Amino acid sequence: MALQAAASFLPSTISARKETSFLGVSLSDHGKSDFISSLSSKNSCPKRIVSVGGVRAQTAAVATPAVTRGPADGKKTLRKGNVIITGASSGLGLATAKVLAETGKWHVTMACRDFLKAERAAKSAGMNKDSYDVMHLDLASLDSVRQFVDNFRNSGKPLDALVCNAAVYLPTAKEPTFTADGFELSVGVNHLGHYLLSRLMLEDLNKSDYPSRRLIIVGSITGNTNTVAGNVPPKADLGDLRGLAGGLTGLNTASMINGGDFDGAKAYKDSKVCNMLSMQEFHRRFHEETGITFASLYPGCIATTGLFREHIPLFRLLFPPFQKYITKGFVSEEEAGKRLAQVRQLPSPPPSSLSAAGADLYFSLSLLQVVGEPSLTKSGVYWSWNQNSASFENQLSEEASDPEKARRVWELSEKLVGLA
Ligand code: NDP
Ligand code: PMR
Repeated sequence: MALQAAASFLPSTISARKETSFLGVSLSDHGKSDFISSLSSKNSCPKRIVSVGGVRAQTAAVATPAVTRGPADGKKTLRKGNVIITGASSGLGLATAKVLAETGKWHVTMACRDFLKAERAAKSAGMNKDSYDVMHLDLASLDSVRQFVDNFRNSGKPLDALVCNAAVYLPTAKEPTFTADGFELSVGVNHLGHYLLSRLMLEDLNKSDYPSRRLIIVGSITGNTNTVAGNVPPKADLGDLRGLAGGLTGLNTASMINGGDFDGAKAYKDSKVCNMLSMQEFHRRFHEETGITFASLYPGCIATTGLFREHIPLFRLLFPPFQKYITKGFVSEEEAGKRLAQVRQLPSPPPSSLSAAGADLYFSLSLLQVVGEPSLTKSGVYWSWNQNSASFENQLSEEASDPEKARRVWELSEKLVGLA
């Protein structure tokens, strides 16, 4: 009975259809970090030593336990989860922030470069002011990323989920523009800024005692050359990474990862390949040791967002109907927000009607999901949705699932952001 009750609250709308074996995501020992996990014999409180960004930090589980037993009835309750969403001032990020905030189970930190725009966006989306805060983050500056991490830590909130969503797309730019640290802007913001943020905040995710901790990096179909969309020129191609090795400065070295001439549309697609490769490398290096779920996704073609603001007016006019009626890949911002929130949201707190035993079972089943059967809690996965909005584990292109490339992108990126 309790099992039925518990199982009925597990996700039923999510189908995890594995199309092929998931290339490039092995659970082998390759690239293991020196992460050590041990249990304190005194209080069974997980203590972890994690080496992130060259700094060894010893952490104990946070003081406020994620799951507490109520005094009167002994029922278990889960505290509100804390999620950071980058680029939550518009489009997918804002829609996801709204969906998660409205569940009442999440406090959302909107990590945005334009504080006032984010505040206004949250207000006009009708988000309750207790359900979110806005913190400044400019991914085009590594100093800003580090400052953001300090500020978040000073807020005293544990971190249970990090969603790397922000992006720029500069398809009409004739010349490259650069971040404060001199990297070509698209790869600098979309990949390198997020890479530093994720590496630093891994330590915070690792401290959290929340039942399911996640690092989600938004990918895209257009970076995957095993799709029609990914074959629209210019195609993503990281080549031998010579431009990345040179720092993408456009001075003595190229501004493009493969060392070629600048092309804004390609730079965006390359950055998405880096996002998807990073997620898999995080999974290989840290999932087994930390239990953190690392995932990426293609939310669908949200043809109406600000991402296309730099495109020519004719494109902005024709792109939504083209996606709606011809490719049928169109999704609304609201629907895309729900999809991203799905990857993040589970497990939910047990319903208050459950007995203590039912709640125990609920948590056991939820935790099982994290390590067990395919579902949105699985790590190392690139999620997509079909036209009926059913999720499935999608297959990445050969390049976007190449473990050797993932390792090299990781190592070059850590040098560029000052972690090695
Ligand atoms: P939007 O342009 O609406 O949102 C992008 C967000 O990123 C904005 O909030 C923007 O801030 C923020 N941002 C840009 N530069 C920086 C920076 N330097 N520092 C911090 N934040 C920054 O686009 P979408 O919602 O469409 O894109 C969200 C994600 O979805 C991206 O990762 C994109 O690659 C991905 N995606 C989108 C698809 C689509 O069809 N739209 C399809 C597949 C993937 P500001 O508001 O200040 O400009
Ligand atoms: Mg695409 C067949 C399906 C399909 C899908 C799902 C997309 C998604 N696109 C598809 C097909 C095509 N596109 C075809 C056949 C063409 C040639 C007419 C085409 C063109 C096109 C352009 C010019 N598409 C684009 C652009 C862009 O500038 C967008 C882009 O690449 O942004 C990086 C784009 C996109 N198409 C998509 C999606 C999801 C995008 C943009 C969003 C992204 O990847 O972040």
